[in-house]
Amino acid sequence: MSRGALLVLEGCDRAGKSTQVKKLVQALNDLGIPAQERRFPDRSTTIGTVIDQFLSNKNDLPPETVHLLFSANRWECVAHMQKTLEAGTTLVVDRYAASGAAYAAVSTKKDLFWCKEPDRGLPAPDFVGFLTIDNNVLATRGGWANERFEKQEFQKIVAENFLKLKEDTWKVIQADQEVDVVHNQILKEALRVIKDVEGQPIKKLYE
Ligand code: NYM
Ligand code: MG
Repeated sequence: MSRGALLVLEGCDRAGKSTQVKKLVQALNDLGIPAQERRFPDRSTTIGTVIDQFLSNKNDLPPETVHLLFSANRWECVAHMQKTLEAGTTLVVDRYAASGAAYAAVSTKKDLFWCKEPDRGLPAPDFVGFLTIDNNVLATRGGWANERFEKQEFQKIVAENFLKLKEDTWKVIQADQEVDVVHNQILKEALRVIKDVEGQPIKKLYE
C-alpha cells in the first residue's frame, strides 16, 4: 500500500492555518483520500499541558526549556504519525518543526542552527505551505488569544525566520486572499505531493 503524505501548514499566529488545515482534510476526504488533522503544540499530552500553561502565562520557564518541550512534544507523537502515514493516511499538520525554530530563535536569541537541532531526525514534511500575510493586516485580525509571543514586533521577526528556514519542499502562499482562493492553491499542491510520495520512504528532517 502506498503511504500517506506529511503535509504541514506554517505561519505566524492568526495567518489562517487552522481554517486551511480543516478545509484541506475535508476536501481530501471528500475525494476519497484518507487524511487526518494534527496540530502542534499538541496540548493534550503531559508535555503539552506544561506548554499550554507556559503560553497562557500560568508558569514561567526559561525559553530554552520551552523550546525543548515543544520539540519533545513532536517526538512523543512520532510513532503514531509514522504508523498513520505507513497505513496510507495523509497527515495535515498545523505547525511543526519550522514553528519550533522560527519562534525559539526570537525567544532564546540563539541562532537558527541551534534552534533546529532538537528536531533533527523527525519525519520530514513532504510539503510545507507557508501562509504569509502582511504584518499590518495580521494586526487587524481578531481572535488573538493573548498568549505569549502574540506581539506584533515578535511576529515580524518570526515571519523573517520562517523565510530563512524555507526549503525546496516549501511553497509560500499569500494568505491575505479569499479563504477559498488560498484553499484551492493548497489543495492543488497537496494532490500533487500525495501522488509524488507514493512508494517513497518517509524522509528524516534536516538529514
Ligand atoms: N510555538 C508552536 C512555538 O513557539 N514553538 C513550536 O514548536 C510550536 C509548534 O506556540 N504562538 C508557538 C506558536 C504559537 C503558540 O500555537 C501556540 P497555536 O498554533 O497558536 O496553538
Ligand atoms: Mg496562536
